[in-house]
Amino acid sequence: MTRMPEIRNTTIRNIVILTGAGISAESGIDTFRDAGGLWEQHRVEDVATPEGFARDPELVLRFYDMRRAALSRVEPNAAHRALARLDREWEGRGSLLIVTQNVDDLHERAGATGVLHMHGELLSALCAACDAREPFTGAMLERPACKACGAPALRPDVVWFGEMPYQMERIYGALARADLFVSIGTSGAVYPAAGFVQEAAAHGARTLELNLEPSEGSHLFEEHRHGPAGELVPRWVD
Ligand code: BV8
Repeated sequence: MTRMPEIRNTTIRNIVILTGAGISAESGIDTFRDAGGLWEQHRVEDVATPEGFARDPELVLRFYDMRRAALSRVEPNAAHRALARLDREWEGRGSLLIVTQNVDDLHERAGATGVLHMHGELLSALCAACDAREPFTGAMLERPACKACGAPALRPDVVWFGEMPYQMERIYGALARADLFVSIGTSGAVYPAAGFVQEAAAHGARTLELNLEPSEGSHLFEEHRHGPAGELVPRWVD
């Protein structure tokens, strides 16, 4: 195993880290891909699209209620914890932004701060009537009332296919300033996240992919290491 690219005694100041389902796999959370794009016998496009929600809201609410409930049964793994260590250490050195495609809270529970959930979060609710967002840990199938407007119109605060991911301006600003872009545990199958490596490289950033196997975008990275995130990420960070 060749040494991981150094990050400390270098000119690297600004780091953007993109994480995907693969970083949570060793915590026991199914990846999109391992389920073959099927979650609980449903095509993800049926349960993760506005059309799917309009067609069968109960099916979608139950799908997310089940995933939300599962969160309390899993723990962050060594990869989440290593990124949290790097997050704390980097405070004095420059900027470090963790952009996650994941809707779980494992980065936060490992101690990372300022995590940007570009596809939303299981533990947040969005009111389809008034657009207010509120922390949410229960079940939406029971049609709880929106705290802001009282309507029984809460939906999962996640970005479905065809919907605009959150904080894209902030992400592109960070990619433009990045000296290093690291992608961890993502298949590079979903846009706009899959295009971030090109955005960062176009602005002169070095690029590194840490993934179980070569992703669809591996050829776009300057360096890659393949293996479980729980082993690769601590080795890269420490
Ligand atoms: C947008 C939240 C524009 C919900 C998710 C045609 C029609 C409509 C849209 C499109 C279209 N063609 C393209 C698009 C765009 C579309 C898209 O990219 N589609 C794909 C299918 C082609 N994208 C969108 O729609 C996005 N929005 O484009 O908006 C717009 C513009 C203006 C105005 C309005 C809108 C929104 C996409 C977000 C969808 N929501 N999630 C939920 O989670 O339930 S996507 C969801 O799947 C995840 O968030 C994640 O992004 C994606 C899964 O990807 P990964 O995280 O990479 O997971 P995956 O399983 O694929 O891979 C896991 C990897 O880990 C593998 O490589 C594996 O090898 C590795 N691994 C496994 N174990 C380990 C490991 N690695 C390390 N260690 C291990 N142990």
